[in-house]
Amino acid sequence: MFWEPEKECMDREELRQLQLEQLQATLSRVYMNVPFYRKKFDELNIDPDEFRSLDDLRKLPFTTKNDLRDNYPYGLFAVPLREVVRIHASSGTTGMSTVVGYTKNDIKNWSNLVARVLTAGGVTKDDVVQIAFGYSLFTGGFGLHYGAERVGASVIPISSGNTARQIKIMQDFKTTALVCTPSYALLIADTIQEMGIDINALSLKYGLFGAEPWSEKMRQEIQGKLRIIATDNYGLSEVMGPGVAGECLERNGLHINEDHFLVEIINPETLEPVAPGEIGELVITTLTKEAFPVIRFRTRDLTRLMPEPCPCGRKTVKMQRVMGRTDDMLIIRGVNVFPSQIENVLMSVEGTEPHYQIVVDRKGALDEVTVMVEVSESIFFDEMKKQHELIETIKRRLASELSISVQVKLVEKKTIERTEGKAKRVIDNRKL
Ligand code: DLL
Repeated sequence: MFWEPEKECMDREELRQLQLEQLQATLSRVYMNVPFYRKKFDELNIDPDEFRSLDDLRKLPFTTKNDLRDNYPYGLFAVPLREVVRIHASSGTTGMSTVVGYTKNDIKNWSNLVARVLTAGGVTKDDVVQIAFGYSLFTGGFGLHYGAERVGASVIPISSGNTARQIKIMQDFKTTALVCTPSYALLIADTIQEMGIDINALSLKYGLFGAEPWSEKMRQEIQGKLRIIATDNYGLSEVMGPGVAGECLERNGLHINEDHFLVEIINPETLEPVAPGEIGELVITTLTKEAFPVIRFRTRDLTRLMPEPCPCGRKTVKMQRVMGRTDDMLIIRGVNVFPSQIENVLMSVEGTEPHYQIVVDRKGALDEVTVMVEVSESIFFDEMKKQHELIETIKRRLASELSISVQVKLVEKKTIERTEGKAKRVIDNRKL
């Protein structure tokens, strides 16, 4: 177990004071060492030495992914490269990747924070943890690895891919905790079933999943198929990687490691804070990072804060599971649609599988959405009537959830591409 009650259960007022002091130090550091921030602060007449209250946070400039790209590769580092012991990068879907660095101390903090998340999700030193995230420039593999070692668990650094081998290792090494994306967990679960392996013969107890959005229904599905407790954990490379926030066994919101990250929720259009408890874009300021501090980083992730006390005893504020990214949001005939809404509907319909893809086309001036969804039994393909009924049910439920009508296409099992990392849910063929 890795549990830091003096931080995780800290009195709120004390925490605010700690955050303020750490923020002051971070602001001075970036002002001195990062020309990008110095220029921005000077333009806005911000003197880091005059920063007196967390309420002044709103005066600080935002940082975006584009700022990282513009300063590729090392422009935003706040220490000389000789102090950097690790470099990661995120490829992104378009353009140049963003590069982040860690000092020795950053790695120590990172390991501790991931260890907290793993502990919250049930992992102890008695566990055998199989890490099926890629070990690469992606922060998932190494991030979870160091955290699991910090907990004292026995770590299997298998990396992602080769599903049959994952399962063999799981059987032979008696894996008790699986760490990967939720979509890969589902692929592993389905493969176990297909191979005719009795799930009760495995030793799995916990699943710690993250790096992509997933729904409550998907959690139920994975928990049922793998007979585990599945928790959600969140992070992003620009801020650190995994370890920013994670669910405890209550499975009702992700505790944010607030002694290292200061969070705000803003309206992505007005850039003003939303009312407490409302959904908006998560903005994060790092409080302890040395090599790569970020000030008010706009994550593009949509969530809301849940200030209500948690029975687990942690006092850190929780965030609701990320419902999607502002840049994943589809605007279909003027209506905002998130893939997670579609996922929720599909998973509540009997006879469908949790594998789907959303295809968007533009026919003339009109957007057309086709939801491709796999069906459980190939029998359906012989029974036109049943097939038709299922399509109508899905269409009706989607229309009432999304307030727009969409096309639905049933496809046979395994038609939709499986992934070993982050799933690709949307294919947007519109040239917007
Ligand atoms: O995905 C870091 C990570 C690795 C987190 C392993 C958890 C586990 P990036 O590749 O930079 O970093 O992608 C970050 O992924 O802004 C979110 O949009 C999305 N994301 C990450 N975790 C979750 C989650 C890692 N639990 C981007 N739920 C973030 C929903 C998530 N989305």
